[in-house]
Amino acid sequence: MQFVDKARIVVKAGNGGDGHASFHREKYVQMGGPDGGDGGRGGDLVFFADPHMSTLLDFKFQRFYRAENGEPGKPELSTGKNGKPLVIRVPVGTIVRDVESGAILADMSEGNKERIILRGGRGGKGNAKFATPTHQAPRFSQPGIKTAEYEVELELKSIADVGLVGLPSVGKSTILSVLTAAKPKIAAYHFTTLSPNLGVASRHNRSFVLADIPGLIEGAAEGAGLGHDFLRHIERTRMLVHVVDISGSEMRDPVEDFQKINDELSKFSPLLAEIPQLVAANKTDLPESDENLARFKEAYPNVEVFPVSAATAQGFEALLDRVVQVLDTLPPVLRYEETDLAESTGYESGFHIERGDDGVFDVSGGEIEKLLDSTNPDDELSMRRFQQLLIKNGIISALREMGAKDGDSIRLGEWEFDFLD
Ligand SMILES: Nc1nc2c(ncn2[C@@H]2O[C@H](COP(=O)(O)OP(=O)(O)OP(=O)(O)O)[C@@H](O)[C@H]2O)c(=O)[nH]1
Ligand SMILES: [Mg+2]
Repeated sequence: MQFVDKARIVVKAGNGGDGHASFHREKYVQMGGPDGGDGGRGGDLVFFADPHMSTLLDFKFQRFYRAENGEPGKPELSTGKNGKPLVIRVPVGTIVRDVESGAILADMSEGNKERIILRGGRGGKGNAKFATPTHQAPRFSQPGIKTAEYEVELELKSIADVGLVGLPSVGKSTILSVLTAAKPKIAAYHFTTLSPNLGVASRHNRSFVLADIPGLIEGAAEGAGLGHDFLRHIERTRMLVHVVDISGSEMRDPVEDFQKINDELSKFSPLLAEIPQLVAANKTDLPESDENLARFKEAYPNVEVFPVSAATAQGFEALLDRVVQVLDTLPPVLRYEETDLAESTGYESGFHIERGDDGVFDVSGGEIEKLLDSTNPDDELSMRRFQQLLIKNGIISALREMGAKDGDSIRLGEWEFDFLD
């Protein structure tokens, strides 16, 4: 199976349904009262952290995700049905980012948790709601709020307490299989592991999540081997167990390799270099381990080294005891702060006035769009509200300041009218 840990999709909450305009009809009753129902609310756009998913592969095949629109209102005061929410399932550890602003909208790092990213648009009011003692038969109903589309980037960053790092074939996956119930692929060739594997390890009733990631080689930062993209999966580990093949079984020098891997980590991100490390000196069942171990300790006197053998499952008690001890001193896994999208109705705030060469004042911006969308030009009452809002929102006074005089043309979207001070 292909492992995908980044994807871009387009998401949208449902539009609010339009309010309805109608009048009560009954035999022998000449003119009934207004009975247009409200439009239904649009469906929310929701993300769900699914513990059974492990890749973002699905998102390579579908790009658009839109929640259902609210239904329009109907006669007889019947409210339109609300749109169904759209629940998008993502693997635990997925981060949802708004492409345009770069803001993190959701950090789905807790399994089985939901987060509403975009709220559905409000339904418009039916004409029944606009009846007042002085306007008993309003023909106006309000359109529903239209929601905007957002392009979001999904990025999977596994969540683990401890990450296993090291060169290919040093035994990272074998260690994961010894310490947890996970069954990663293990083989004598390099780059056996192509995507991170997680498992739960425990020691004396304490448990923690262990992540095994693909092997890293010198030059990974420049794309050698599998590159280093997968390193983002250990950015959110609390500590690292750096595995070295202390037997030097592949004619390599564990003393040199340790430094090379650390250089790659800091090249990827200074954050990684800061993560506390313990060293698991693996393959001590093979000859030459003792000699290399002595050299290693001499070269790195300040590094904590634990001789182990994944093949014979030896030496792990001491390593695990220390891991649990160190974890106790560390802060919890990094969670990102989530930003709410402004109302998510698609309307930005504010407006902007420009005077064109033809002398027409062009008024644009989110404030105007919202106003136009909720006004019915065929209805007198609706138009009066519209004029009141132009004054209340400061648009009229801004026009005046720009030099607009009686009779000047004003353009709002597709509408054009004369300025009357
Ligand atoms: N003798 C000996 N062999 C080991 C030990 N641990 C792992 N091996 C062998 O080393 C080879 C590589 O082991 P893996 O666990 O696949 O190594 P890895 O670090 O996960 O490798 P990549 O996924 O390719 O990065 C396999 O043939 C294992 O059987 C050990 O303690 N002693
Ligand atoms: Mg492996």
